[in-house]
Amino acid sequence: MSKEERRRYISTIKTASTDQRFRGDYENLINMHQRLFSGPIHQPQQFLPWHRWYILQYENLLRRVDCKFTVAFWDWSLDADPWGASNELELWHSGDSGFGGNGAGGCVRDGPFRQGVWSAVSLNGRKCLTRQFRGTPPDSAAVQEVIIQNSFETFESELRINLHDQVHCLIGGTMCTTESASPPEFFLHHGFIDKIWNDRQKRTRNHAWQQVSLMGSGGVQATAVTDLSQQPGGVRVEYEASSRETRIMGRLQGKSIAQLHETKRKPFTNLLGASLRLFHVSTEEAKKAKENEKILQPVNAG
Ligand SMILES: [Cu+2]
Repeated sequence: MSKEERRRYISTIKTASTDQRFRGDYENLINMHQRLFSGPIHQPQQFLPWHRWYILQYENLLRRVDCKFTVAFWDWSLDADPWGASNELELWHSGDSGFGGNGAGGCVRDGPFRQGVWSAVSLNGRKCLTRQFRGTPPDSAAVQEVIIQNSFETFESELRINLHDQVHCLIGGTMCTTESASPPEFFLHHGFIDKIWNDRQKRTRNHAWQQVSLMGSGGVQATAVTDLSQQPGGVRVEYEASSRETRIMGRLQGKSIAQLHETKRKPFTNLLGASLRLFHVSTEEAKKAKENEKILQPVNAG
């Protein structure tokens, strides 16, 4: 996104979250995630369809402020310096086109969402947004390995636990609590998680509808959101990769999991206990996720 597009994106969020015409609906939507947090929405049956549906509700709400609004995604696997904030086109820049930086465990003190000018929604009232950046997110080769997994169960589990749960707690602060839908970066992160599901869906028609019959019980019906070109309300969604992302993913496509595993790459941060605890990952699932992580990590640290 250009600097101007970023500015507009941020100002739309600020209007929706503060203007009394939208604020009530905005708070209800954000609080819904906190209320449902420990239930099926973070388990295999609902995780992918529920969050796809949720992103759309958020987008629909923000469209009432700006009819051209579209949820963006942050591909954290591509950033050599994921927490960088020096350049105006880096996510965490403190200018009006950035999300502001690290709170180092405390309140965020710069950027458009800083303490004093913006506060995070929670069921217990509004409070300052916190962040505590740490470690390195999984890299693009690991993401590609997840996409090409043969088994849908393994794909879903790696996407949910090794990528999604983990990055929530690498950003840290409010993102690593049950109030995680409140930081605006929640939707950038979930946009990318949803794009990864879509990248798998795009492989074949079989991939597109894999396991849908098993998903969506007791909540959002997966069949209603599976086809990105036909979302509820006649919305068509397309994830547009940047030219850099297209170039890097192009180089990885066609490689097998074994080849990706052997590629010289930098290792990423191992699953944090905090990520597993926050999302109530069972002991058995955590054991499996740690085994999967060994395959996602490079053998040749470069
Ligand atoms: Cu969630």
